[in-house]
Amino acid sequence: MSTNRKFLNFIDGAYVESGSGASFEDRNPIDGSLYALVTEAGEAEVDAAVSAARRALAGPWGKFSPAERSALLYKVADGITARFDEFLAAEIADTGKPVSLASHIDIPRGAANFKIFADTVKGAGSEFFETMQPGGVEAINYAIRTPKGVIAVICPWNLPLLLMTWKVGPALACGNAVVVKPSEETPATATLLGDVMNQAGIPQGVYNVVHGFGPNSAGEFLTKHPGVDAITFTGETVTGEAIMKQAAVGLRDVSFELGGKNPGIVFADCDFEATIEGMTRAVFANCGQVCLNTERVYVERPIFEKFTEALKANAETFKRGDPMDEATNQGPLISQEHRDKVLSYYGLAKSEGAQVVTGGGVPKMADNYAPGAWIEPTIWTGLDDGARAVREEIFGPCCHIRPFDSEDEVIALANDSHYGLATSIWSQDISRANRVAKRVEAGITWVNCWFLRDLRTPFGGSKRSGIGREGGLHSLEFYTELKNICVKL
Ligand code: NAD
Ligand code: 6OD
Repeated sequence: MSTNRKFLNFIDGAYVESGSGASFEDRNPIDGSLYALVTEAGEAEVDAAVSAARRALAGPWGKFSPAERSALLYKVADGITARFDEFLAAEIADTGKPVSLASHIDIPRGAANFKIFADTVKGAGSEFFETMQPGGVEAINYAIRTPKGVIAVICPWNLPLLLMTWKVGPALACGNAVVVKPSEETPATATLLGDVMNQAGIPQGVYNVVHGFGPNSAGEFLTKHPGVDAITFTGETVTGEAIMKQAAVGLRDVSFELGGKNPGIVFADCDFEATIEGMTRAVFANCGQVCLNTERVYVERPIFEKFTEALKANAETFKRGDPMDEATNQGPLISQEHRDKVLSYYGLAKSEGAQVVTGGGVPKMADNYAPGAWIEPTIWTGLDDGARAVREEIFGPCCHIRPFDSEDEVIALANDSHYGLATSIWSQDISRANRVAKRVEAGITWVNCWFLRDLRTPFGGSKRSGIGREGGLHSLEFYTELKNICVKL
């Protein structure tokens, strides 16, 4: 199989090859076909990208007002929308996710992420104090926000455009320049965005993309680069630990959105139909490859059997196959390598004593899709609370369901994790849901819903699920330097 498609680095407003000529393959997980070759950036390209970003900060971009930047970011958003089908096709080819999902979530959010932060920055105020000291000394104190500088944006593969723009949007709105390192699995939409940036009139060097892997490749070269002022990263917790060590040199700031092992808490008084519909999404959306997905489900004992049966029934109705068919609602995993990992957890759960309610293996696919990274949605019951399948992030379409008998018990179970990203609570007793939400150790709690987003709200994880919060004004905390000016009157 061959391809003429090649994804190049985007540096200083132009698409460039790597001096070394090194490249790697980008395969479509639907059928394993070769989608594109990707130029691998070496240290020289990473250095060129960081230098271009520094020059951009010293040029006109550094002098634009928030309103001028916001106007340009609206054009970027409009540019994504104008080329919606191109972005959609690229995201689908990289990830295999169905059009029914990507056209409603990934691409629209790619555009929305620029608009929301353009608006946020335009409307943001700051602090002001009148200072009066004994003896008649008077001063005014006010705080201003200035860009932090060159931001390295290190991205995962699960929601490539959405998660990249979630960081690039606020970074640029705040006046920074960025060097993006997309996941090696999903280089397409970040590359395409370079062209949109040029057409929107974003100055050269403000948005750069370098392709490659993590250790000893573009990811590490970028995060170690002394010209990078701060690093924003979404990905696995262990990768976050490695990047934090790299960031320690030069004391660069980090913003981390990391892994999770998210609990879902279902009380017997929930609206059953709505809960099953919501929990089906919470467990299986994007083939279980959303950091917010629920892998631990706790159900109040009186409805445990009924809930398990209903979730099983839904898990068995997913339609796999052609991603462009609107009826398809389950894509493959991102790669064969990731499927091997998820399947190893399927095996582990069984060896740890799980009862397999449904799934547990690889589905039979038509011949053209057989080489793809397909996997069965899987539900287990009966595991011990200490089982690895209950404690470790799997990042696949699977969950363990366990009964509980009291509020205190379920809160203790939910909190018994190194992670603290997201939870959902399902109950018609809103007072109880609130009470439980306050005690659950999670950065984000949804009540009677899941992944319902308002982009002005704080987003991020506690414990090993992250450092910092992004979203709305909270993004300004990371992407700007807050400076106080004291004027004696
Ligand atoms: P990953 O950590 O393997 O890779 C993420 C990125 O880091 C890739 O671009 C990779 O090339 C790069 N990288 C790897 N090692 C590096 C290093 N030493 N230095 C610099 N860069 C390096 O994550 P993934 O497999 O792409 O994504 C899945 C993980 O991401 C899951 O754990 C999931 O929970 C997490 N995630 C979290 C959130 C959130 O908001 N909390 C969102 C999406 C995904
Ligand atoms: O919706 C968002 O802004 C966001 N950061 C979602 C993260 C999903 C994780 O896979």
